[in-house]
Amino acid sequence: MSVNVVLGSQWGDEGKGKLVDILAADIDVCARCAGGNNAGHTIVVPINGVKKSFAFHLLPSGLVNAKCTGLIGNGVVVHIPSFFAELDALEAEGLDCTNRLFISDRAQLVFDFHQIVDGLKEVELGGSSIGTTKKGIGPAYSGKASRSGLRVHHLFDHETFAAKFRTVVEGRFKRYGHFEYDTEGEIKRYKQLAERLRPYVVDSVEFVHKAINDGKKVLVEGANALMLDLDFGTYPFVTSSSTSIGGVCTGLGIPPKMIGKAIGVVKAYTTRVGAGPFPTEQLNEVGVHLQEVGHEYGTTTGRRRRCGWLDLVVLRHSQRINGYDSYNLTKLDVLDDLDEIKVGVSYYIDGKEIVGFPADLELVGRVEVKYVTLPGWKSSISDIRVYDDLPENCKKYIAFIEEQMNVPIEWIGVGPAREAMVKKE
Ligand code: 2SA
Ligand code: GDP
Ligand code: MG
Repeated sequence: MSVNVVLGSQWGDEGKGKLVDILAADIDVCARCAGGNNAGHTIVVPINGVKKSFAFHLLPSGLVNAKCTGLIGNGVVVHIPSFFAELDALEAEGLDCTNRLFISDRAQLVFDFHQIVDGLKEVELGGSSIGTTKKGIGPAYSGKASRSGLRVHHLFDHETFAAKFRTVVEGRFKRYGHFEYDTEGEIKRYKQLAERLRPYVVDSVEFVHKAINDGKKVLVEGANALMLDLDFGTYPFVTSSSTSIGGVCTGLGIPPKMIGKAIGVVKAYTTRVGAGPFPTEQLNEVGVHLQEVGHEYGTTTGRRRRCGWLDLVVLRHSQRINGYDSYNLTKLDVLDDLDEIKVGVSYYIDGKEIVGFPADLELVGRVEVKYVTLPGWKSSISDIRVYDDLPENCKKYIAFIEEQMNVPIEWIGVGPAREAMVKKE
């Protein structure tokens, strides 16, 4: 029995949620292993014949499928009021999640003070700010690493929780000055939230291993993406978790040998939201075209996403670390109207080709990208459902990526809706 994984291969928003929703039709458990409600996974599905759009942040996107159970693993950081807000919104849409949503007792808690501190830290950084989602993700993970974080299980010993909470808030006041925060009010609020949360809390290590041993199909939904990974991304312009395949093991407590297939989600071009280097970014009409046709706005913050050509140096870096078995190439329809399409294939510094994706952002800022130009197909592929029906130049674009990466493209996204996917046999 093995666990399959869907991971973002670029800077996020590749369309992971849509693939997870499709795969969820045939899985029992959909698990999140990293990140928090900074993530934004949009899925567009027909409910009673009407197209509905759901934006998932903290809850696993598989939940739209009524037979799928959602698990929030120990590696996730959880803002409990947001957990309930998302759950209530889902249930208001008629998706009953009773007895099919669980959260790890080891998951770290995100509090409102983490979110305040996230904002204060960004202000402090001024011109070098990261462009975070201000959901408190960095401060919560730094609390975890410095061993002062509070976890879900702490909520159930109220006196200990209250004492630890006061100490942690005092620490933040010392560091950031006395910002407006109702510490005692929060402690009371969490006493009530704990009671509401109780039925959802499990030992997720036992839960996931039991599911695997019982022959259940488990799918892990990656959040964010490889280039936002704390170790392998464009540090410090990254998120604060392990968004790579390693985070699947540490964020759920499963050994690497239990991981089956890893599917990398690759947008047919590149986007990034927030600050940081982006070698194939197009600050011109191409970037504007991709942004507008692709509706590239943050699912969580509504921010405009920066856009550029597909970057195979990024993809090779991502491939080395995550070892994807196949790809889901998404948003290929966004390229429909372009006369020609460029793909970044290598980086040069001072006339010399460089190997790998540089760790040093000063070097990343100096790379010259070498592009290969491919012809566009100049027709709409949105209604195509069979690979052979795709235009020749579109198939050439797909074949070029497969050849360069030596990885099969298994799924091709041709529109936002669940049915707008071509399965390449
Ligand atoms: P944070 O909030 O500490 O994780 O921010 C650190 C960096 O990570 C980036 N980041 C993201 N990048 C793409 N998509 C994300 N989710 C939302 C979406 C983003 C949104 O699905 O659209 O709505 O703006 C996401 N979350 C974090 C972030 O931009 C920083 O560069
Ligand atoms: P995620 O964070 O990787 O799950 O991606 P997001 O949901 O944040 O962003 C992807 C956006 O593209 C969403 O609005 C999706 O509905 C949309 N999308 C996904 N796949 C496709 C596709 O193949 N074509 C088009 N046009 N849109 C897509
Ligand atoms: Mg997203």
